[in-house]
Amino acid sequence: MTEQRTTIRYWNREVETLPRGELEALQLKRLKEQAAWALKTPFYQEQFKKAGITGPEDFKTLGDLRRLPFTEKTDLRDYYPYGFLAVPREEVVRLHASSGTTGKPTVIFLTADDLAASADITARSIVCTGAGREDVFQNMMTYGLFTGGLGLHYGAEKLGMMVIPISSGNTLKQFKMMKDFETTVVHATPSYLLHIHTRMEDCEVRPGDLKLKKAYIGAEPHSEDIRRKIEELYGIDAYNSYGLSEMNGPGLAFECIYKTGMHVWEDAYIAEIINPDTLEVLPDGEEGELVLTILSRRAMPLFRYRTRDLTRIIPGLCPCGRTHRRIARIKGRSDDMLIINGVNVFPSQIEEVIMRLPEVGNNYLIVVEKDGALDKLTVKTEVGPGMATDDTRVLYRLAQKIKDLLKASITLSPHVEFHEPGSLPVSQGKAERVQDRRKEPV
Ligand code: DLL
Repeated sequence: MTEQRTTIRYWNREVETLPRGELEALQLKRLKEQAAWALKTPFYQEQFKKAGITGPEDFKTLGDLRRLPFTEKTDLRDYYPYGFLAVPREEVVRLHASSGTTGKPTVIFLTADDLAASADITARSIVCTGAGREDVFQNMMTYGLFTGGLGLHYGAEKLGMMVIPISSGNTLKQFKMMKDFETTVVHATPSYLLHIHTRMEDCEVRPGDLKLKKAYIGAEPHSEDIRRKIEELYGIDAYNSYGLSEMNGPGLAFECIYKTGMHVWEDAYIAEIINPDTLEVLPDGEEGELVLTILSRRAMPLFRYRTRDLTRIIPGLCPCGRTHRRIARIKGRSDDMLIINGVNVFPSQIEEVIMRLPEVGNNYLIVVEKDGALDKLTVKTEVGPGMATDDTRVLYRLAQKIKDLLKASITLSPHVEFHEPGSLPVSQGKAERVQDRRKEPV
């Protein structure tokens, strides 16, 4: 689909089109303010000390940011629950947490001002796709600790859209609402949009019944082919939206009507691309790992946070006139985190659960594949000594136990398969514990 490119809409034209020099001056000003706040947290007191930075005035140019060490997901876990909090607890009005983590989740905090700033940025993201207050916004992302639901919700309300906070699930109801209230914009994971399309006929909906114009798709990796497929199936424009809980969720980078990469809102974030092996900062155009600094959050500053997502900054200007640089579609991750139907899972979290069980043997394999438009997770394990693979009642109970335990820890309930001891493949070098067979587009 090609959007009618006659009108470019802005939410805050002045900020969105600030000349680069002014934009960078604004970033520096905000970086210093953030530094003052960060020094209230035990973690950044340490980090600043390591970098020989005594106070905000040591950030003379944006380049001085590079003196600071990186912040990692493990740091967030190590300083759980409140080690990153830079304001009195009473000022926090919202907590979010990254999905799919066991033990210590990665948690973020927001004050009322932080929420207002975030709503403003997400309103901007929505407007940059050409949507406005005349639109009906059906938010199919899960509401809760995950930032997908609430993350765009307040931006959509702020700009005056009618918001249907339906969350994910219940396909029949999704289509009923879409039809009855003439939804024009949906927000969902790409896999969910593809999945519900296969149910359209069962729900007695024909494409002509819907008034849909746009979809915002994100929270999981997807290819250009997947975008095109969604656009063709629904007859709409689909816009890529990137974000992560640690940076307030969706709205961090969004495509405009030209769909040539996602504008990172640089008055609110500083983006760097690094070589994940040498950790050197790369020039625009070169692919590497995205590292982010948030400039718009008081409750929980984060400096040089390693996202592990691989992308590049697209050199040159976008025809929309925005000066905020664009990042390319996320190519993958530099660590082994899997995203299964939008839920972040480290293979080690699955291992922790199954290898604790005495009934489970020594080897296991995690298989992720496509099942229609959705992802299917299968955990294959060898049975422990003394367990028979033909005792179906015992194995059924064990499978149920594994499913329940994994549901409780990573929120996903996998298919479980049992194998004879020693029968799962053993590789010569590094153990191959994960087979991700989703690579081919559906
Ligand atoms: O997925 C926030 C979000 C919600 C973004 C809704 C967009 C829409 P987390 O659960 O913390 O937060 O997962 C963050 O998901 O580091 C990427 O690996 C991946 N991811 C998010 N958006 C995209 C995208 C939300 N558009 C992790 N393309 C990130 C590829 C994405 N991967």
